[in-house]
Amino acid sequence: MHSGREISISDTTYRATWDIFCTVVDNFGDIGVCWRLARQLGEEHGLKVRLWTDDLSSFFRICPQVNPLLLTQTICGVEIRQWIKTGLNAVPADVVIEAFACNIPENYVAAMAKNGRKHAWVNLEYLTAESWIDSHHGLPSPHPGLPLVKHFFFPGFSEISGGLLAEKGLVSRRRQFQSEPGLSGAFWRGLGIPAQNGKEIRVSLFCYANNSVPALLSSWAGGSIPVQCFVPEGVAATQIAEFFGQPYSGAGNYFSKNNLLVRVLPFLEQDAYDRLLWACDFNFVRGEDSFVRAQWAARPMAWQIYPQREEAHQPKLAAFLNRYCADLPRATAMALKAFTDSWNQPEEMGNLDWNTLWGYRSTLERHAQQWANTMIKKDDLATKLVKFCNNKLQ
Ligand code: TRH
Repeated sequence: MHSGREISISDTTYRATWDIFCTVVDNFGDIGVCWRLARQLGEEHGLKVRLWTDDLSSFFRICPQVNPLLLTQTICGVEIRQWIKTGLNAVPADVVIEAFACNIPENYVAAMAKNGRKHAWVNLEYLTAESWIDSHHGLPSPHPGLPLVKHFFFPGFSEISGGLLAEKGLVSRRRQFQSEPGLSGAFWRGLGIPAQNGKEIRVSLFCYANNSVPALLSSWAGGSIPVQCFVPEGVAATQIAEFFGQPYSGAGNYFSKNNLLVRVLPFLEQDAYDRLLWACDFNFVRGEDSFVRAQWAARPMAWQIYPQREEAHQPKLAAFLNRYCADLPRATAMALKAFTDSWNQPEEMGNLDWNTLWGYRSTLERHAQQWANTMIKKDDLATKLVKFCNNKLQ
């Protein structure tokens, strides 16, 4: 069923059009979130979506169907437009999403004001678990000189906030994958990796430059349980090479020491990365999008938050840990908080305690499932955004 806004113009039924603008600041999270949202709006809400981005090369890394040389292309029903900052000449859509305050071109804004149609104009903010967003979600920001109002939309974990991105059927697909060994076996085979044996732990490691990586690798190498660690190409490369004292040349490399085997994977397409998260026993994730996907994977995880100047990220990290740990037994909560805090220290303090954390494995596993089950019951971000924008178009 389509929930896009329908407007009757004479005899024809007109469905609202959407433009999503995305500047890639760095890394993959900006385009990762926008691509997920654009697909979902088209596939589940039947909306006509254009996704404008200034970095098709980053987009190509998470979606190999993208041709970075094309100005316009359509993938999964989404029209993808290369956003060349000098002079964007397009008829504005009914709904305009400015992702992460990326500032849409002035002539586009002027065209919105001039064309006499109603527009819903939204700044889609970064996700945070902080409670102040509840009172800021949906607030208007009138344009200083034009008859236009932009609104703030805050993704979040509370009912009042803008919610989390989660496409329909995600949890059932994940459950099926995790309950049928044939599916994970086929996934690993596709990567050229044997299926998991009962004794080992499999861990994915997606992080920023992190001085605690050697301490983590040391714990695994010296531990009593065999660990296979999967690292995307380019991530923690220096620390891995230094730890093993071997040159690092990218995907396909593997390194071993005692009970540890580290494999460097090619950067996977977004849906395949989901399956990696589903298939691993523990996931290290970062930023915004992998962080959310690890929660939907319903496996224990550690988050490295995107570091900001003057430690501005610390309250965001604490807010999430407080929410996530609220229903955990005290000792497990303390272990997870201590581990995550160490993992997010800019300097290696020597106190990253994997063994203590993993001692709570079964509690963490149960909790990860309960958390995903609770979160998925809330309305998802795309559904909330469609309702919000349809309201503004009335
Ligand atoms: O790449 P990131 O560090 O992106 C960050 C954050 O979004 C941060 O908040 C933002 O300010 C900054 O970018 C500019 O981490 P994130 O958010 O997890 O995004 C990674 C994306 O890459 C996500 O969509 C998953 C995808 N991905 C793949 O598709 N394949 C892979 O192999 C891996 C490792 C990731």
